[in-house]
Amino acid sequence: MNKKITLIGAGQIGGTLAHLIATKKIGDVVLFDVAEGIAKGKALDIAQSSPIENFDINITGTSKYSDTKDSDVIIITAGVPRKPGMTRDDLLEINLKIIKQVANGIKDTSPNAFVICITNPLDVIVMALQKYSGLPKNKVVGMAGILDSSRFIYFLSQELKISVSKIKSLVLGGHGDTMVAMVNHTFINGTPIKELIKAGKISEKRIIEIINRTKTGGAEIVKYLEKGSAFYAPASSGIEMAESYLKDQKKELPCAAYINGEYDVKDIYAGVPVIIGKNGVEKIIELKLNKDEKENFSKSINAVKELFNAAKKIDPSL
Ligand code: TXD
Repeated sequence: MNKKITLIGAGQIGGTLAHLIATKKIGDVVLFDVAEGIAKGKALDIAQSSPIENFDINITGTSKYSDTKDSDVIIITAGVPRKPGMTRDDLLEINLKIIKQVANGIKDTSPNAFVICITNPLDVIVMALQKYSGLPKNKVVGMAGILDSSRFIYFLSQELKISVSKIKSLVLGGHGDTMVAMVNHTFINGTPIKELIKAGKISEKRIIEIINRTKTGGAEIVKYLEKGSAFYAPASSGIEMAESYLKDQKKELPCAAYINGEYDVKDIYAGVPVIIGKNGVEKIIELKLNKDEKENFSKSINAVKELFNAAKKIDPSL
């Protein structure tokens, strides 16, 4: 019996998620959207590629939550994306309303699902989703750190002219300008990047430029596209999380998870390294942070807290 994966939002990321799930044969797909035609049209289009891509998964489109009942995984992209010049935070009011609707739609129909939220502003929206839905905190998680880490690793690979597979690194904290690229936890072929700086292979200045490009990685794509934002890498990032859950891979992944004590942080969602397995977020990994990293991480947590306070002003029920 195939796993059931519901995608709430059949837009740019939702459609790409559906296509990846189908071609990777991960499970059956229910594409849900208030714009039912988009959901049905994309589902039918992907289904028609099955003889070519050789998959037999069932993929349907709907605007009824009853069709999403008993999902194993739910990936949420419902919401509006940025336009050029907008920050992720500018999406707060409109996407808060949408995520409340989504929470009400899924909480009774799929109480046991692993829920991955992608909608921006990510850290606050995933926290609101968990509060509105009342679903277990270890089964509600946000996708951002995998994308930010992937951007950082890609830019380093281009600079050093080496395969992305040879670079290990991660980006933590809020999914915004205060995100923290963990330079001291960056290894090139197993060698700390600090050794490459000493050997003159890359300068501190270039690393700072790459960190800044990672922070604005989303805005750079929004500027090119003019209408809409990044969707291929965000979709791949969401699939990484869904597969680690469905296949109990227990991968260590940077995700927006509920933190309550780790890193001296309490009662907030933000990007930390977590183990994702069959029980959802199974563990938060506490990295050793130096003074600068601690300072930057707490700045990022404070930025998330500030935005959550703004969310509570919009909806005092949070
Ligand atoms: O790293 C990350 N987390 C970010 C997230 C990376 C890139 C994009 N990020 C955010 O994802 C972006 O800022 C948006 O908030 C979401 C979705 O981006 P996408 O590019 O997929 O947006 P689209 O193409 O506009 O798709 C959104 C769909 C669209 O088809 C709407 O009809 C639908 O959401 N929608 C709804 N579906 C269900 N229920 C409701 N209420 C609803 N409202 C809109």
